[in-house]
Amino acid sequence: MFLSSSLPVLLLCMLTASSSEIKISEDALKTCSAITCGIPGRDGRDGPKGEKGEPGQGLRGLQGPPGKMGPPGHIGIPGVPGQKGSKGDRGYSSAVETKLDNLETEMRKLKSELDHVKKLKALCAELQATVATPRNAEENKAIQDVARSTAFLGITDEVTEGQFMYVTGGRLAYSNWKKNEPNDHGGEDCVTLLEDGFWNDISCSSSFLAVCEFPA
Ligand code: FUC
Ligand code: CA
Ligand code: CA
Repeated sequence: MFLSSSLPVLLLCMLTASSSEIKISEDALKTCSAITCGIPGRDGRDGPKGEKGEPGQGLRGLQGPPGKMGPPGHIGIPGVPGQKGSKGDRGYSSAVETKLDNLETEMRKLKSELDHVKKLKALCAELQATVATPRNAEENKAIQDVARSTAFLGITDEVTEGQFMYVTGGRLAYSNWKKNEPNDHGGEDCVTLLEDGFWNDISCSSSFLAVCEFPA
């Protein structure tokens, strides 16, 4: 029977195959006879890799383009602190606040002076009079005699600095300023008649007598 006569060959071939790790195709097996099984051997396995050869004699190729940028390096240690900078400018708001403070102070001073002049005028107005305003040397002497000490005159330059006016209105028609007066020393907008008869501009907040003048 084919099966019983072909079985040992089949087994032998399988043994050969298992020892050489070469698989035999089914077609080849079918051509095997019970007496001979002349199957040609396969190529041997690849030998070991040879040593690296000498560099070639041909021209060297052109240098290739630069490679890709490498990954970033590690973060360095912190540097030593720099020198302390110079003091900065004053801030905007602080400069504005200072200006506002100064304006407020100035306003309060002017208001207080104005109140003083108003009081003087009111004082004389109650008597249906005005603060005395000498319009010539004779009137100046008369007021000087009445006051006997420094006294306010009804004259100011509070509207326009340096431009003295009568509190009743109108520019000065006569003046008797002491030497180097008026000097607006620290801001002086009222006028006093001094004991010697000369005039000095003085702060309206100062306290002096006021001579009232009644219409004739
Ligand atoms: C003079 C005057 C001022 C003030 C001062 C003390 O400068 O002009 O008004 O009286 O002295
Ligand atoms: Ca003045
Ligand atoms: Ca003065």
